[in-house]
Formats: sequence, C-alpha cells, structure tokens
Amino acid sequence: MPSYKLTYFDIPGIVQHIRYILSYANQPFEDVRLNPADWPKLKEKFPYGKLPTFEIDGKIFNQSNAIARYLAKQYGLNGKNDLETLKVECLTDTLVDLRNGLSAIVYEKDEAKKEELKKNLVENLFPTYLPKFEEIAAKSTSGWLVGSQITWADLFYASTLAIFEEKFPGLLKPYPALTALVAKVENIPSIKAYLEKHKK
Ligand SMILES: N[C@@H](CCC(=O)N[C@@H](CS)C(=O)NCC(=O)O)C(=O)O
Repeated sequence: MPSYKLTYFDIPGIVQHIRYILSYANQPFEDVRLNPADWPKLKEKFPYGKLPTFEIDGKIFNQSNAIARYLAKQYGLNGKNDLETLKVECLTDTLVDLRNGLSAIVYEKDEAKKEELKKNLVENLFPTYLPKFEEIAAKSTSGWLVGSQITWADLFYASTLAIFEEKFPGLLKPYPALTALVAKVENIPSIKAYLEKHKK
C-alpha cells in the first residue's frame, strides 16, 4: 500500500474534500498542518510556493483537484462511466468557480475592496449558483448528486457548502436538498469519525 502525506494549513480550506475522500476510503495518511507563521520561510520549498501538496511514496504532487480526482478514481468515487465522470467534473469545476468568489475575499488586503467582493459574493454569486445546485440535488432520486451512488462531487459539495455555511450562518436554510446532502455526507461513519477527531 503506498504511503500518503497531505500538507496544508490547519483549516478546511481547499483540501477538506481530499481529507473526506481519504477518510471515506479508510485510507491512512499523514495529515500535515503547517503553522501559517512558519509559511514564509517554508514557501519556497513547495512547488510554485503553494499548498496543498500530496506525496505518494515521497513523490510530490500539487493542485487540490488533480489530487482529488486521482484519489476518487482509486476508490471508485469518480462516476460509473465517462458520462457520469463528466457530470462529476462539471459540478466540481462549477463549485470551484463559486469558491473562487470566497477565496478572493480572503486574499484581498484592501478593506474597501474586500467589502465589495463580499457584496458580490452575497448578492450575485450565491444567488446565481446555489439555486441551481439545489435544483440538481433536489432532482436526485438516490440522494447523491450524480447517478445512483456517491461520488467525490458529493464529498466536495458537502465539505465546501459546510465551509460557506460556517462563514455565512443561515446561508443554506433556503436550500433543503443541499442541507440534506451536507448532513448525509457528515453522517457517513468514517467522515463522522474524522469530523469528531478534528472538532475545534
Ligand atoms: N489551484 C491551486 C491553488 C493553490 C493555492 O492557491 N493555495 C493557497 C492556499 S488555499 C496557498 O498556497 N496560499 C499561500 C501562498 O500563496 O503563499 C489548488 O487548487 O491547489
């Protein structure tokens, strides 16, 4: 069995779904969480000066969703056929588009611009994306976003929507199918155990 090491900061950020995928698969991995105070001196050691990285038997890889897709394939979480995989990737890339709206706020240093970006997220981006996500989730007969079984899209949506909800309490209230998806994923025993272990 290969040895896996995921390196990121001690936040859900852009790797929570990778932690979910590995936990779902009961795959042991080294979960390295760097202290942001140490980051400036460590940055140059990492590919492109960015996190996360993922090491497989000491070989280092970058890009969170390339890593997520690789692992999802290993564990049968990438759809049952090419069309399902396409649907999974359309959904996951679309969620990245929305999440970029949140990252932009986090990275903006100018307070006035930060407020503008926040307004755009709340008034434009959330109302554009969330009702469509809700429609897709509500149409599902399996309770999963794509096809009849769980895919990494479910793990990505559940973990990212939970982050949104934490930052904007009540955000998911008008979206019962998305709320149910988050709960369904968080109640998978291996995910539940992971979340319990890392409860702050
Ligand atoms: N597209 C990359 C984005 C990587 C990225 O921007 N990582 C941020 C953390 S979320 C980072 O390393 N920030 C620290 C820095 O740029 O110094 C991915 O998905 O892995």
